[in-house]
Amino acid sequence: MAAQQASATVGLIGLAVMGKNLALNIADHGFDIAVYNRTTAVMQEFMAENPSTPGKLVGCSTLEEFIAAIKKPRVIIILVKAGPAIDAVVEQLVAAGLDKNDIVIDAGNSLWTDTIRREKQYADRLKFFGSGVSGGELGARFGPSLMPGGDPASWQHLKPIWEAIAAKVDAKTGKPLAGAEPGHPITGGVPCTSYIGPNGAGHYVKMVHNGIEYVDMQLIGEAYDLLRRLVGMEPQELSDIFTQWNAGDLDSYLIEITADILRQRDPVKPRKYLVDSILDAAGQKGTGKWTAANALDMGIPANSIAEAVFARCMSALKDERVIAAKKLSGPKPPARKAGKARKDLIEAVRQALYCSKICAYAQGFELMREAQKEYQWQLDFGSIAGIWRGGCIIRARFLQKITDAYTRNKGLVNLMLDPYFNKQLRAGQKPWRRVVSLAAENGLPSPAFMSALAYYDGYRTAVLPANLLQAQRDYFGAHTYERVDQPRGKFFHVDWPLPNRPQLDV
Ligand code: 2AM
Repeated sequence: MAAQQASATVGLIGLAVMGKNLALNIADHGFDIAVYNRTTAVMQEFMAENPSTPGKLVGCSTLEEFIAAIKKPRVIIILVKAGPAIDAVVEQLVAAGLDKNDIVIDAGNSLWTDTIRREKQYADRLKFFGSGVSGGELGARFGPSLMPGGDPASWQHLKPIWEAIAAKVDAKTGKPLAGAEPGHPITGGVPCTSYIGPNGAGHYVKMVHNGIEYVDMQLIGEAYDLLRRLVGMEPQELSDIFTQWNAGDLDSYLIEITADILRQRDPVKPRKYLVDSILDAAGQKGTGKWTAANALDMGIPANSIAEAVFARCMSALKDERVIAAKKLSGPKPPARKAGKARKDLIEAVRQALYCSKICAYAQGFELMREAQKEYQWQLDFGSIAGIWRGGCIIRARFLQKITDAYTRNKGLVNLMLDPYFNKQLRAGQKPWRRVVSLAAENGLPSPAFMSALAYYDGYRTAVLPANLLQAQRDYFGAHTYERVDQPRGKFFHVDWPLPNRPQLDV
């Protein structure tokens, strides 16, 4: 259908999977939406596949037609590949006649610093806005978690659409509301979106979400590996265990899909489980790396996030690992466990997983706390956890506990210090330590469990050996040190004794 007049409430550019699904979600909520794709055939196919939607789809072959089809001020969502394609599309939109008051929303996985740069760069031509979108294809179609960041006035124009299409959770329990179908979206419930902050705040929070997601996935992988190799469990039994865990504190999307994955048979070799036919080399698109790199830049210890990224890098060294497995020695494979020992170990792994998960989120929220200082944002951490309760990949019962923690104390310094999480860590640390010890004794790699425990122990240690380290720095480089009995910020240096230094003239 060619656009005749400005009738659409919103426009969307980029009809790859996410774009198509988001457009259909928007139309399902009764908004008329203009759609455009660089390759026109993709748009035509999309229009042909969706002849009747509650809100009208207006297919446009040119950007001029697209712009003419949308009511002013135009709200235009771009869902094209992150990077230079965003700038290319924005420039094309400007050339096609976009207005200064029009709002362009980058809903892709853009680097937050690019969003900050773009808002400034295009300020005299349009209002550039960024929004994190999480939930994959299904989330986009039936309710994603949306993390909008930019000018608050622009948000007012986007808000009705974003609140309508976002995932919904129950107002009392915080549990995701399910059951949306094409043409029949969920009505009611609390939307998983709210204004995050200016310029790049939305994309930043989305990035941290992904960093946490990396750890969540790695922890589940390690739990699976330990149960398999330490306890001696098979995929079907493991699937049952994850199903049980999903009924308790660990209730989450990732645990739920893990239970499904572990019972899946290999379609090529039906006597095998599919998990055993999948090569152990993980890919990554870069958002975990961005989070870890940002933690290094800001000097915030997010070691589990970094370990989760490195664990994927280690997995990718498949060929090297296969050779090294024959050359580097380690302990003998542990014996299968039975009876009470088996039951206890399974429960210990569950506790280790829960405690490590608390640490991963504590790291993510520390990152956001530091970033808000750096960029002068005022993030509402309770609300951010609230947005993640539904729609996104890390959605979990656990997120309600984080919202509760920040509701109790808006200025909470570290999640681990909240009374609820503090209690969980106290209760779970013995089995957690046991699991980490057993992993080390038996030579089973558990970088996420181990780094989370190192984070916990580091954070609760009042005196770290950094005194010795600082002395070393002063010894070889006169880098100075502060004293325990003097105010912070006062620096001292000692002329270290010479006898241990090389006597060059002897
Ligand atoms: P295409 O179908 O014409 O390739 C994901 O790649 C989406 O981003 C697709 O809809 C793709 O359009 C679009 N895309 C990628 N690079 C683009 C660019 N430079 N300009 C416009 N659209 C682009």
